[in-house]
Amino acid sequence: MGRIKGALIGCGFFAVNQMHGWQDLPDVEIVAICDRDPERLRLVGDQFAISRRYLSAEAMFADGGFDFVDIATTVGSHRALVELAASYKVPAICQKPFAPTLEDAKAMVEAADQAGIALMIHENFRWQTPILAVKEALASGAIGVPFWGRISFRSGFDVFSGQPYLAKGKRFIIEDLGIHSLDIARFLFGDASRMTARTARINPAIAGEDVATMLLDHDNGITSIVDVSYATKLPEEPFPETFVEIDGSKGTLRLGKDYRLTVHSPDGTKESVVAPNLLLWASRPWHNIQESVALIQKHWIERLASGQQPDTSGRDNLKTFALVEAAYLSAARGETVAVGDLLA
Ligand code: NAD
Ligand code: 89V
Repeated sequence: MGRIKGALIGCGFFAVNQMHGWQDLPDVEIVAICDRDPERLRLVGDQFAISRRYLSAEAMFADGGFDFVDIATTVGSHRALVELAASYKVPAICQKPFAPTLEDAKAMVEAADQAGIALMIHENFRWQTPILAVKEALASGAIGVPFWGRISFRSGFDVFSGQPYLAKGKRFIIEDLGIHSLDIARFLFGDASRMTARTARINPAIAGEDVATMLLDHDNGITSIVDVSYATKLPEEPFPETFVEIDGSKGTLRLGKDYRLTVHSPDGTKESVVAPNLLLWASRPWHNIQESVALIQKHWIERLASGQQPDTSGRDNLKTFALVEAAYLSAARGETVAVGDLLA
């Protein structure tokens, strides 16, 4: 079998990481790129030596010649582009957040199913090396049966300089960053049926919330807290590290600053550093996220070859996206929200 050919739509801030990731996979070749902004198209096309360049996704699909499409645009265009891919029966990866609304996301899953194509949401945080290490430690049974957890991301990092649109949306931290943390909570503790959330906006220069505290009731009885903040000024800036705390029937697990993992069990206390690899094209402090891009892309190619849906398929990610919707609803109403009602 020859190389798998891909196309990429959206040549912005984050897509450069995706292009590097694809370049590292020997069996993959990005043969076409698209951006409605000619300058971005030129920059990324020149950097990665891609000759087929399009200002319109419709024109790129009409010309064809690729086995999958990687959609790296911002959320407003996701539904139209996934539906376009489905109309051409081209398997698609779509960046998070899945869609502007849960209704759009459900329609996108339906379109992919109808077309018989794979759809993966690029939900990469569960592919971070430290998060995979937590999952493995949990699966080893060392701390027994987990009954409580916390997924925490608290930072004062200026995300707005690289991604100015984040300052403008009515929704900010839950939709952009909390979505990753909620997915990690699902990955580690299973699906959740009830959500209670509180939000705040501390930075007066932005439109959306920059602090959120969420309480989740998981189906298996675990209670978790997912807390995210971009208004937290710490002595040492931890961006973009996610901290994890898990209490189990036999012990505890803690993932803390500088990727230090402590697993305390009846066998003793084991400490290790579960730091991400610094890929050749990566740069600190983003290397943790950048490595997870490469790992989720490898997973996509493996699943494409085997004909199975990826772990973060559109259908799977509906459950993460429902938690986002539930959090906004809960914060607005000041009450607990049943997540299943949103998915029905
Ligand atoms: P960006 O604004 O820098 O880039 C988006 C690009 O898409 C722009 O160049 C724009 O011209 C182009 N575009 C938009 N609609 C288009 C369309 N219909 N056709 C062709 N081109 C179009 O945004 P970004 O910061 O790169 O974010 C892109 C997406 O990646 C967002 O959904 C964001 O949430 C996500 N993101 C994910 C991670 C992660 O770790 N998974 C990190 C950062 C951003
Ligand atoms: O991962 C993301 O979606 C990014 C950031 C880590 C900056 O929130 O937008």
